[in-house]
Amino acid sequence: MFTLISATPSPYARKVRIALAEKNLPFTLQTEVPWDNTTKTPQYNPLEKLPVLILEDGKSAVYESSYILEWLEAKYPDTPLLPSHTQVDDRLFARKIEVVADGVCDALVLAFFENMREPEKKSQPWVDRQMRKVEGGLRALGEWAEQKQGGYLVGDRLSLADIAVGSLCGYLACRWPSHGWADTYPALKKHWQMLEERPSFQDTRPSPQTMKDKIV
Ligand SMILES: N[C@@H](CCC(=O)N[C@@H](CS)C(=O)NCC(=O)O)C(=O)O
Repeated sequence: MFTLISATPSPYARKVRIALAEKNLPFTLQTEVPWDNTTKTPQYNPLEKLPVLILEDGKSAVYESSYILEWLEAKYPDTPLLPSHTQVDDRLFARKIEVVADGVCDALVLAFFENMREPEKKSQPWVDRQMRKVEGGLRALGEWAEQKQGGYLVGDRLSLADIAVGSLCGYLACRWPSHGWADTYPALKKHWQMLEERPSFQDTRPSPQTMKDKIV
């Protein structure tokens, strides 16, 4: 059985948890705080980040959420989470949406830690730069959600695009509760609410974690 190193607020780990659930692949959940020195991630991932999917031998590991998803898609193509190889444009579009959703998460994480600095050490231009990416990414995702009017973002079934976008929205709700994204992009909110009805989303709702180590 697989083991997944995960963190409760992580949108990257949540994508993998949802994909594993949708593909009916059993796994043991190993919850960690990746920012603390107790994390086991360095044993498996030279980049010291989660999610990490540890394989059945307990030693080999797959890491980086988008690569884990690609790996799962290649190894376990039943219950596909991407359009078929013959639908090349749809398949690539789903990956593009995932790139934007992940990029918004990356910018939010950078801004989150910059905001954690002592006020005199914090760089407002850096935060502003990251938040411009967040707004740009959300605008693009909001437009794509509007075009599909309540349906799945690509084709007529759940794909990695929906999973990535739903994980981002959940992360915003968890770590950025005062961000007004849901009012600004109602189609995105509606899409997220539709996804949150699935058991794979309900069972993986994010929650904040407390970090013990000093990060910045
Ligand atoms: N691009 C990576 C991002 C993963 C990531 O940033 N993970 C965070 C937790 S949400 C982490 O483990 N950070 C620890 C660190 O960077 O030291 C992915 O998609 O897997």
